Amino acid sequence: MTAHRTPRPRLGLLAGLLAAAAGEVAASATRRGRSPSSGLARGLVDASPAALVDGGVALVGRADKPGLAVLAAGVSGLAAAAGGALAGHRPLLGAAVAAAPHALGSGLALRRGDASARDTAAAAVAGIAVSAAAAAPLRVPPSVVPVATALAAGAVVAVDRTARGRRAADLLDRVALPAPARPLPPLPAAARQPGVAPLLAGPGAFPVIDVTVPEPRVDLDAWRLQVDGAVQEGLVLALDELLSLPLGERDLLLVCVHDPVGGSRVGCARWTGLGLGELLDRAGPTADAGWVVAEAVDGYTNVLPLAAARRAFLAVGMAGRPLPREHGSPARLLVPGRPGQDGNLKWLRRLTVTAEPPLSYWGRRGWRDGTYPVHPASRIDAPAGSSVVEAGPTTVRGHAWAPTVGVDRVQLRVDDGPWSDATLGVDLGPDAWRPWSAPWEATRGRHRLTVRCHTADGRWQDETPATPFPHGVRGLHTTTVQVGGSRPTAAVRRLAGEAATRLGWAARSTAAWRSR
Ligand SMILES: Nc1nc2c(c(=O)[nH]1)N[C@H]1C(S)=C(S)[C@@H](COP(=O)(O)O)O[C@H]1N2
Ligand SMILES: [Mo]
Repeated sequence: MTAHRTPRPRLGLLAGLLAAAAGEVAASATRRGRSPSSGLARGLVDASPAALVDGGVALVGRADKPGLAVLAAGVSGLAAAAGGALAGHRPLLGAAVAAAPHALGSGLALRRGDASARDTAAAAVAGIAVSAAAAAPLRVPPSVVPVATALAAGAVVAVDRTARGRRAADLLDRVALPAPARPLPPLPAAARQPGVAPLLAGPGAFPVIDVTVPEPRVDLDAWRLQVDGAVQEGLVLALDELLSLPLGERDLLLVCVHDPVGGSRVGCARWTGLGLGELLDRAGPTADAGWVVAEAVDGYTNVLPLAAARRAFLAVGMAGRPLPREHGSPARLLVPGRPGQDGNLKWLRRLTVTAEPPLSYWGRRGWRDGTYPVHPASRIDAPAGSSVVEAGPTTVRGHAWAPTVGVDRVQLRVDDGPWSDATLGVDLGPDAWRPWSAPWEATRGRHRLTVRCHTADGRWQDETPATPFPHGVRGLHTTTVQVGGSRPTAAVRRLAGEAATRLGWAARSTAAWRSR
């Protein structure tokens, strides 16, 4: 190897990352293409044992989707690095190894049938062509590597943002969401609280969680909602037919099963749509019907007992606009009291009524559908954990929830002091969350704030900590606040505390599967 030559594996790594970028850019430029990386990302999720998913999410939190994208790009990079190393002796084999993740990724991307084969093939060709450069005898000065990597990353982000903006506008212009026949009253102005998550969030302020990165781009003209199986009369509804049914509004909380105590994988929104019961009644389930299987465009499935499905909401709008793509356009399900993954299916395309329950997407991976409800929970939003506040009178605020029954009382405790009642805010019904606030006379030093809630059917929130698997997250939210004192010290403490909490949570979340 000559002194100025960049080693082949390193060049290969660069070619692999550039190839992943080329696949992304090409997929974004087409109407309904999926990139090889997105196929790999979904393949990784599908192939991972549920315990690993739980551990990974506990560790990276809301960075799970970007993390997955980086992981997929990393696979392309490593394969191309290996291809580059091989290419010295076996150029063809080297090129094939470098290109393999792109071919595999696009195969995986097409498996779900939510992307166009032609557009996806175009993205695959772009990825394969660039990755094959890993095997070419190129001389590249070392300084090119960081520059090319930065440019490629910039291109992906820029193309992704413009394409997203364009398609979001497309969707909002194309779908005219009719005014609901039964609207809810507007929110009182007092509902906005400083330092607290919005009572009703719009897109952008609502978490996006799913196994499909990036979310499917559904062809709205071709889309149909099919209702079939054990029904008197099967239904096939086009989007305009669905939108012409009498629509209502519901304020519903959505909680991910992986939301840790005090976490942010939860949101509450005003949804437009209709009760799923109304739709099922139109089809008329037969006498032996016991279950409803919901199937999404991305191959995701949920299985609900007929009674639970009747209580579900079929949403076509969010915050007064058509449902955004990332939240399940054009139609999704929301099931109060069940965590996101167990019924709140996005990109719905088919409902099949059956006598016996098949296994759902997560049911096949060891989760037992319907056995891990959303437990009553409460969260302190302000002051934020590990923050520094001034001594004197201050207000502690947050949200509490107990979907399907509602919260009727919230209490706050400072250090090991007595529990004292908080004031409850706007009541949006039992399936939404309830804001609360409590005065606190903050004295200098470090203090622990703990919150708990009481349900309208007479239960205190469960204090015993529990992991997502098998029966859902429980435990009280405690935050530590520094009154007076230095901000940098608090920031370091926060980082260290956060890292320790995540590691512990990941270890316990994974371990919960071992004792199954
Ligand atoms: N089709 C489909 N629906 C899905 C998922 C998915 O991967 N595919 N993920 C579920 C999970 S795990 C959660 S937490 C919620 C999140 O909904 P949101 O992205 O609107 O917050 O969607 C659920 N519905
Ligand atoms: Mo989730």
